[in-house]
Amino acid sequence: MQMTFRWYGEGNDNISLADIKQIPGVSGIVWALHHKMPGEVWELDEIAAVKRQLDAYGFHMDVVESVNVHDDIKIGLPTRDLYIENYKTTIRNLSQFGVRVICYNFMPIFDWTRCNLFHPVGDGSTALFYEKHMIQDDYNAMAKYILDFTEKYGMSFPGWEPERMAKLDELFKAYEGITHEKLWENLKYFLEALMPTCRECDIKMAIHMDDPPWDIFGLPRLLVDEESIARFLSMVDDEYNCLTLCSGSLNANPENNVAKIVRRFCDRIAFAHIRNVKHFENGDFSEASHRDCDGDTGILDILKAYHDGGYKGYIRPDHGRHLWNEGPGNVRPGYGLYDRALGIMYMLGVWDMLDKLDTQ
Ligand code: DNO
Repeated sequence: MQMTFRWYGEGNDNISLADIKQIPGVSGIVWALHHKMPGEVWELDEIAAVKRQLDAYGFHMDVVESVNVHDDIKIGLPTRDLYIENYKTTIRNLSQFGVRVICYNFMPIFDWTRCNLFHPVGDGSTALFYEKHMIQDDYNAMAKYILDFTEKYGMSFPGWEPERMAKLDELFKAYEGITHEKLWENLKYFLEALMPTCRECDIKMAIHMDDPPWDIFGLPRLLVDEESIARFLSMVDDEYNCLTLCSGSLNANPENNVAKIVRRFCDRIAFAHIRNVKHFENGDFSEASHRDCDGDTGILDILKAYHDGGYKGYIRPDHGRHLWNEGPGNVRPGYGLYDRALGIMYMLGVWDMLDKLDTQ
């Protein structure tokens, strides 16, 4: 297992590489060119600039999160071929800098969806929160909440690009008629087109789980449980077609036993996101510290499953709480420094002990 940390880039993240360097065990930065719109080619000089920054601290840049997929590819429009060609060019460009894994998602219109970005956890900290009744028919209230926040604090979130969000009604219209089956077909088309380039460049495509793992606002979502993951992997049965197995996304549905899913698909997981979720009876959920007993996701069982599987891939703490004066304006929701650093220490503690037990 190789521990990594997500960083949004210079001028785009309050956390510095110097801060991250002080967290034990982190070998690489999970990065992206956040100014790029889905469909645009990532140019060599832009990638080189990030490499120079990471090199200065001895971090590798093996994992990119995300190269976002253009809506025309998800909808299956004739223009998709042009965007697929751009995606291949980006893969080739990334391979020149040693990138090994590209995390992406195939969710229509919205990436992760929440109604409260700073919900009190009860101990003075805050965390991302999902209120089930808010995410039903009308997307406008939820989108307005997120967009007002990004505008007020001058930060944009990947997957929530203001340029795309300004055309929400148009986007919803464009997705009319895109059923689950159609979306599966379009995903297959996309991946089959990319696989030869991935092989040539030795880069794995690692799809992120849908968050939350159910349809929202009438939009289909595909990567939602064990069965759909099995379908995805056999649909394009290629060692370069892999998973970003996100424990928190899957376990937003308490029926999903993440440790069992890890055991079954371990050899196709290229990137592990570890996040803990606490469920409420009415279907709401809150994100929680990485400590097993603070949530319901089964962090210990999940880490044990990776360890038993001999997992050699990349791992990162996913969303953490906001602690010690982290709040709106000085932290990216879910991506503070402290709770993710604590999460890393928790995970490494468990992992080191499992290693030790193996040698006794
Ligand atoms: C949430 C993240 C996701 C992820 C994308 C990948 O914080 O894990 O937004 O980066 O879905 O494309």
